[in-house]
Amino acid sequence: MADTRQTLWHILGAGSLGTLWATRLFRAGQPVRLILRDAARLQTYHAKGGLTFSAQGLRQRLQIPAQTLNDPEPIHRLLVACKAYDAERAVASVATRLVPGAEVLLLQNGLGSQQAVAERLPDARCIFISSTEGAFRDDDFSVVFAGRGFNWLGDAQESLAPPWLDALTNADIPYEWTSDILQRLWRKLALNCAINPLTVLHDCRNGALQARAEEVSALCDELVGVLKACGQPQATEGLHDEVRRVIEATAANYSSMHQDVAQGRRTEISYLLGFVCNAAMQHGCEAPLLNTLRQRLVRHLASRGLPGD
Ligand code: NAD
Ligand code: KPL
Repeated sequence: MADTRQTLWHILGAGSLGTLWATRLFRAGQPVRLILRDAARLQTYHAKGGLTFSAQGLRQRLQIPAQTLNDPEPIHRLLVACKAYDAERAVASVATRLVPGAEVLLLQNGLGSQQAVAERLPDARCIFISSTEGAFRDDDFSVVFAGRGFNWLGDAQESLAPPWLDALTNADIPYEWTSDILQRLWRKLALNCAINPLTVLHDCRNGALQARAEEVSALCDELVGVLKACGQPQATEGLHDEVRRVIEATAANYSSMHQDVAQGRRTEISYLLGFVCNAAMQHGCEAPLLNTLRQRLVRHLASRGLPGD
């Protein structure tokens, strides 16, 4: 690649985070293509006049070029911004378009989907991202930037940062390269497992968990044991305190899983609590509280007509 700054970004998944990344890169003059499922979605996109992005009360419509999954254009750099449960299948549908050595950036929450994608793509460089930025869709192809956050990027196979990261700085995307992205992802996973399922089961905002400190603390103890058994001791340092801090700092918010359930959307449970319970079992680590929590959550989801995976 002669000029890495001008490498075309293909963005798979024009939802909340995909739009957040696409609009910032596009506004910074980077070449961007959205990949939509099919001709019908492409037609709807054109009828809407592009992507609408709102931040700090300002609304902007951007006509970012878009194409379908089966467009023949080769892909050098792919940002996968689908939900964890859609990522593997979505990437499989563009796999033949990836050039050898293509970079594939995976924005999924939790763990498990990134590894599944990476296994399918031995010739690509897979970069995992742990994001705390917040965005939501207020309409089809219309996204609101809800919360400032941060992105940690890293490659589980290679610690050297790619040379084009300043493209993110230019696009005002806050990031840091980390040589231990798995630790970051495990840590976020643990935080999400300690908070999100309880907010769903008790139908409450994060702050209401302050009154359930013992339940949260017992879960944290078990999470610490599981993460250590899985070779992630550093991801457990100060976990209890951070969980308490996050509950306090986000007291007025509903967790992302609560929002999914409230809006009748499938959750990413398999990549959060499901991943942790399976990892515990594989490492012969007892996790009775987490397993019970998972069963209760699956039953709760079923009662709302939502899948338990
Ligand atoms: P989203 O549902 O808003 O967007 C996903 C998009 O992917 C949708 O537009 C969907 O139609 C599209 N998609 C799915 N399968 C596809 C396919 N085969 N081909 C083309 N498009 C396909 O999801 P999101 O909120 O942007 O979340 C993406 C990931 O980022 C999740 O893992 C989520 O947990 C994580 N995350 C989100 C936020 C946030 O604030 N939204 C914050 C941190 C992390
Ligand atoms: O990331 C979160 C979420 O809601 O998904 C927090 C705020 C940390 C709660 O787990």
